[in-house]
Amino acid sequence: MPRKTLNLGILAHVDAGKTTLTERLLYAAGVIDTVGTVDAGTTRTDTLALERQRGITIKSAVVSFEIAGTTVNLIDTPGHPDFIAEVERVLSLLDGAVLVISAVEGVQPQTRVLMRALRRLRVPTLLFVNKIDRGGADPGRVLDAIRGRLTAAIIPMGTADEPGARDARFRPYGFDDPTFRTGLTEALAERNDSLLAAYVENESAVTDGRLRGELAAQTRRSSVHPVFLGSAITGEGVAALMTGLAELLPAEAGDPEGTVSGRIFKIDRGPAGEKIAYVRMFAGTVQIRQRLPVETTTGGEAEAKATGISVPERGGWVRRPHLVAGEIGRLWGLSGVRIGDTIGRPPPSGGQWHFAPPTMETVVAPVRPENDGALRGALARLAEQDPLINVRADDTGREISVSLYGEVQKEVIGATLATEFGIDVTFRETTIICVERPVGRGEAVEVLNTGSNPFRATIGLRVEPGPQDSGIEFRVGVAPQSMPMYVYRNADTFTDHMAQYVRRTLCEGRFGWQVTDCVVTMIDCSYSVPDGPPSRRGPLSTPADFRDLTPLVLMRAVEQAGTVVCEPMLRVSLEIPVWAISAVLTALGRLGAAVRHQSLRGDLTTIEVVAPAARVPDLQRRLPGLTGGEGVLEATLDGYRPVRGEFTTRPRTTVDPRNRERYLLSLTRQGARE
Ligand SMILES: Nc1nc2c(ncn2[C@@H]2O[C@H](COP(=O)(O)OP(=O)(O)OP(=O)(O)O)[C@@H](O)[C@H]2O)c(=O)[nH]1
Ligand SMILES: [Mg+2]
Repeated sequence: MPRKTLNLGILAHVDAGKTTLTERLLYAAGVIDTVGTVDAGTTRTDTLALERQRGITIKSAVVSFEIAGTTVNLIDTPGHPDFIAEVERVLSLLDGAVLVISAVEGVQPQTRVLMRALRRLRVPTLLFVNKIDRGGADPGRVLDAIRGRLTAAIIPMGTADEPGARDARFRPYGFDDPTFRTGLTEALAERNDSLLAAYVENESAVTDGRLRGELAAQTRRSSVHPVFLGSAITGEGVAALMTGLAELLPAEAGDPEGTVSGRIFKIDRGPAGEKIAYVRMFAGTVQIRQRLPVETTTGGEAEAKATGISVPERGGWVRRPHLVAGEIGRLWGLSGVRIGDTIGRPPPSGGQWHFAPPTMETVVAPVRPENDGALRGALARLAEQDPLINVRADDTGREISVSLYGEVQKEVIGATLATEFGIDVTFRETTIICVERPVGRGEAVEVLNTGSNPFRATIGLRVEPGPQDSGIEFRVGVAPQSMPMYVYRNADTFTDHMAQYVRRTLCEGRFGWQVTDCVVTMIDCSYSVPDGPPSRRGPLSTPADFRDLTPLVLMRAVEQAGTVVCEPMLRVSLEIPVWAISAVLTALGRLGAAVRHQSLRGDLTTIEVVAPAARVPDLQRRLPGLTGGEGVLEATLDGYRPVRGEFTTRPRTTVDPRNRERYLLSLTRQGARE
């Protein structure tokens, strides 16, 4: 009988206490017999030197423990918004989550970003209101803020006695507490008609068992979110949370006999530089040295063989000859794999983005020019672990830039290059990453066997604006008979490949920025065959014909549609002393920031504004001066808005297909190299 597994994410705004809580859970489960602390740099999950120095989590880490016959693989994630990519990569593999909220700071910007993603994905989530022992803890206010700003679908599971004092206690509500019982029954009955009917008919006939079962069922459907309170430092409330994990979150034994299906979510390097791929198995069993079909994020297929397997066990990792459905494991020997690749059949969820992409970039250069080659190698290694840094060289090949979420990430990249690779680097000032949106409709066609078309394919594409934040949607508006099925197996594979060619082309629009929020429709398609009618006669078309023709056609359509360059806008939350309001509002006005929300708590004011991302660093620099060092600023992406005034054109990394001659020449060169 396979064991049950619960892959559990611990998520929160920075500093809410995730790593400390992880340590406490390991202790409560008997995995460790001393509790490490973040401040002393002794926790089990913050193991990187940089994490210990800075006291923040930078990378997600997996540790495991057992409760009630279930293996819990706990993933401690970073809360700093600069490292959101680490959360992104684990989100689609979670069976459940604990969202930690500080009882002092309450609901913070990142708390909302995370909760929104968890709810969208319907990840069963418990809330843990932490730090009830700290001065200023106010659980009542935090519960109100959760209802008002996160979700009203919460079930407080208890209350805090003497919040704000070192010996603050969590007092769980009992099912015999009439207020709790009525509140719980009503909340659950709202979402279950048969419970509602039973409740209306005879309240006392609804048993404890039924209520417990229904609470677990609705939590597992992500319809309600039980809230626990406590302190990760003192350990208060942790036992109750632990029981909640076992009773309320889904733990299942997957199907070890099914078709193999897993996803790579993290890449690491071992002590000898060997590649280690972290995989979450959704179905089937992977055996050591068994041939595994791997499908890459770019649509390629390959076979790989795991030469070693290990699984998390009691705070460490142990070697094993196999990995089964539901489990997380480390695989050695898959040298070609990348984050996001799938093993076997693609898992039901994943692939799509949950959070906003990086909005900043910077040019990085070695201090000593002779390190240029080594720097490129080192950045390739970093990109293997974090593809979102999107290392790019401009089309002259001289300048290398990386995408960033913020300045802390920039410092961490600099420090990692120095300590792990021995390369000192300088960064140019961080600039923003814009996007391009089409403003109208554009169409272009290249017809097979006509003079100007150098490829054995007909492709017609239409580009039109799509809804905001919809990304790129690709549709096929042609009949299956016109698709080259003999090379692409079936219509779906052809569509997937075409969508990839389209996405790759749209990485660089008319002004060098990513084209987004558009719908691209294939309006014409044909291929050549040796025994076809004269208009289609010729050597069989190959995938390369479709791949290389797409950019030529698509960029013409984009040119015709026209695009507008849009800049990232941040939703900035400022917490400032009341006396500084007028100076801060004046400064905000000068930055072109629009005030969305303002509230007062004691002698602190919270102001929420939306401002161009390019101007926010300036505000950040000025804030200490304006607020006597007491102001706090936090920012999350709000969206993109057309740049008012001048915009910059980004240097391309590939040859512009609008320059037909150069584009065709570059393909010939590439062909010669291959
Ligand atoms: N008083 C008190 N302090 C706490 C509690 N939990 C954590 N802390 C402190 O809060 C700080 C941040 O704790 P961490 O556990 O690193 O928080 P985190 O959420 O893992 O932070 P990141 O991973 O960097 O986002 C540390 O100084 C902890 O000692 C708590 O329950 N009570
Ligand atoms: Mg942490």
